[in-house]
Amino acid sequence: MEMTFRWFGKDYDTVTLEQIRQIPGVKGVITTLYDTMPGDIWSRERIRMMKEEVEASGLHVSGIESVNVHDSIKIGDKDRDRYIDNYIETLKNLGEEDIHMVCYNFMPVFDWTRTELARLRPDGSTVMAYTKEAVDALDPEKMFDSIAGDMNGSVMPGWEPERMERVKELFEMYKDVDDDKLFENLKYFLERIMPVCNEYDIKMAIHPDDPAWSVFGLPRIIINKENILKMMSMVDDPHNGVTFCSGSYGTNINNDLPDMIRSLKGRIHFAHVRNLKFNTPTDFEEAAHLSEDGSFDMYEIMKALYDIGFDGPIRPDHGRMIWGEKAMPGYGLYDRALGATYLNGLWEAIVKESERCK
Ligand SMILES: [Mn+2]
Repeated sequence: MEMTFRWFGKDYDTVTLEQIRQIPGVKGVITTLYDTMPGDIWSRERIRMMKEEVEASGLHVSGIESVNVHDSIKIGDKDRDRYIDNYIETLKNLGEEDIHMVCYNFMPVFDWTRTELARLRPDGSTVMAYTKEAVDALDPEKMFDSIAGDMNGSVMPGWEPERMERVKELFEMYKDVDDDKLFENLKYFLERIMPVCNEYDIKMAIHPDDPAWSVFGLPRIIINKENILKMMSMVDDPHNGVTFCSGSYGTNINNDLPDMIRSLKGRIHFAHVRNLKFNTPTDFEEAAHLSEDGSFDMYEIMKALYDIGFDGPIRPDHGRMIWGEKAMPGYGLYDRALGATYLNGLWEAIVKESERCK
C-alpha cells in the first residue's frame, strides 16, 4: 500500500503541501480539480498544472478523488451520452498525464450526510456525527441550511452552494429512479467507460454511499457486500473496482468490514480507513483512528487489506478537530496526520509479523 493524504488544492484547503510532506510516510496526495463541475471536461493543461504543483513540493499525485458523475448519468436521461463522452475525455486526459486511479460515487443528490459537523466530545475535540432519528425528522432542504452554517467557512465536497439551490429540482429529477434503475444506469456508465480505462489502465474506484442506507427516500445501492459484489460481477473487469471506505460501509453495523475486504480481492483500488464510535445502532460519531477510541477493530481491517495483497493508495479519512485547528470539518491536518501515522504503524507490524511467520 501507499500512504496518501487528501488535498483539495491551495485555494480550498487549509492544509499545505509543505505540511503534508512532513507527515512521516506520506509521499502521495489524492486531489481533484475542485473548481470543476460534474460533466466538465478536465483539460490536459489543467491536469498537468495540478501535477506540477504537487511535484514541486516533493510529493506526487497518487489518484483523483473525485471525478464527479453528472446527475444525467445517474438518472439516465436524454443527456447522459453527452456527459459520458465528456467523462471519457477526462479519463483519457488523466491517462495521458499518467494518472491511473479515479474515485467517484453514484449517490443521488447528497454525497454524504451528517446531522452535526462539530459534536463536542469529552476531551474537547469536535467530530462529525449522525443521528438517524434527526435525519428522518428533517426536511432535506433544512439539512442543507443546517450543514451550511457549520462549515468553518469552507465549501465541502457534495455540499456546494450551487447544489443547495437546486435541491428541490434534484429530488424531482430522481423521482422515477429506484435501486434497480440506479444499478442499470451504473452498468450503462461502466460499460461505456471500460474501454478507455483498459486502454490507459485507469482503475475506477466507486466510493460507497454514506450512510449506507436510503436517506430521504432516495435510492442507495453501494451499501453492503451483496450489492458491491453484484456490481463487480455486473461489469466483470478489474478496472471496475472500489474505494473501500471503512467509515462509510461501517455506518451499517451489520457490515462485517474485514469479511467485505476479503471478498473484494483484486478489486480494491483505493482505501479510506477510519473509525466510528456507535453510541446506539442509529447514532454514531467519527472517532480518532485508534481502535480503542471507536467501535471498529482497525488492526483487523488493515490485516485484511494486507492479506488480499492490497497495493493501492490508502488514506486516513475524516479526523477530529483538535488542538484549536480551524479547517473544513473532517479535513484538518492534525488528527489525519495522527491517523496516517497510526495506520503506518499497524501496517509495519503486520508486515514484519507476517514475514517472521513465513
Ligand atoms: Mn470515504
